[in-house]
Amino acid sequence: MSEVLEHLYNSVIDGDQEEVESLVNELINANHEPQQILNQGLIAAMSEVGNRFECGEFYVPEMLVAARAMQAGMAILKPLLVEKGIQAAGKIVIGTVKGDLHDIGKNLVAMMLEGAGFEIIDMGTDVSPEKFVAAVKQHKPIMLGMSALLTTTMVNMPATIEALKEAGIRDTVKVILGGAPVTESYAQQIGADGYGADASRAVALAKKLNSA
Ligand code: B1M
Repeated sequence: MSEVLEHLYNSVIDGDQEEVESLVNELINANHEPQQILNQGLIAAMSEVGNRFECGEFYVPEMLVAARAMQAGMAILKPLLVEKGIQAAGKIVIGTVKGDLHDIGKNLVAMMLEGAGFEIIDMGTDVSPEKFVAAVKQHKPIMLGMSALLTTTMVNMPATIEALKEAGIRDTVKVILGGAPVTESYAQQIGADGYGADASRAVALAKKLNSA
């Protein structure tokens, strides 16, 4: 790996947004392939951030600043990747369920998934089953991710799965869940395809489901 690329990798891990922007521009100007900058600089760094989070070396704030730095680099790279016709790992529609306005965890999960190479369609908060269904029809994602932080709103997860079934599109998309009150057994009980306890595990789950 070139010295500048390695510097970029470390700057993402350090969450140094300005440095990431400047290094991505430097690499582009030096004719580095956008995909190489993405894979070896941004995605590899976010994967290391996930590892550090899992072993307790990083906490949510470190993960958030790293994800923001990664997104700043992605913003510069995206037009070049599109120009070259480089495909994302797959599209994921994500949102916080109806009645629920908590979005910090969902945003972090979305950023980490983007860092893993997925294209994210972020529906925001308070997303009704009907809106999720419409988004799946429109964007044809490989996965639908739902987040809920309230015991009173998590019931909108099974409601969304039912709405997908009623619309005849449940089998077209993997459904993954997360959020503090949600558990693995709840996910199984309501017929989801998986549950991520945190952002790093959500990424591992999405990668696993995508390669299955
Ligand atoms: Co609210 N709130 N809140 N709140 N809030 C909780 C969730 C609560 C546990 C606090 C408490 O009472 N101890 C409680 C819920 C109780 C319950 O239902 N059992 C609660 C309540 C009651 C409420 C209100 C009803 C309060 C009121 O108005 N009376 C109200 C509801 C508003 C609404 O949504 N309709 C409310 C409002 C708010 C604020 C607006 C003030 C604010 C939200 C700001 C925002 O999100 N923009 C807020 C906050 C900040 C919290 C706490 C303090 C923190 C949540 C958070 O951001 N955590 C929370 C208490 C707590 O958790 N200590 C609380 C950090 C975040 C990184 O973690 O979201 O768990 P988390 O996400 C993790 C994982 O869960 C997982 O990965 C993330 C990263 O590791 N994950 C996924 C999340 N989504 C995933 C999706 C996946 C996979 C993994 O796949 C798709």
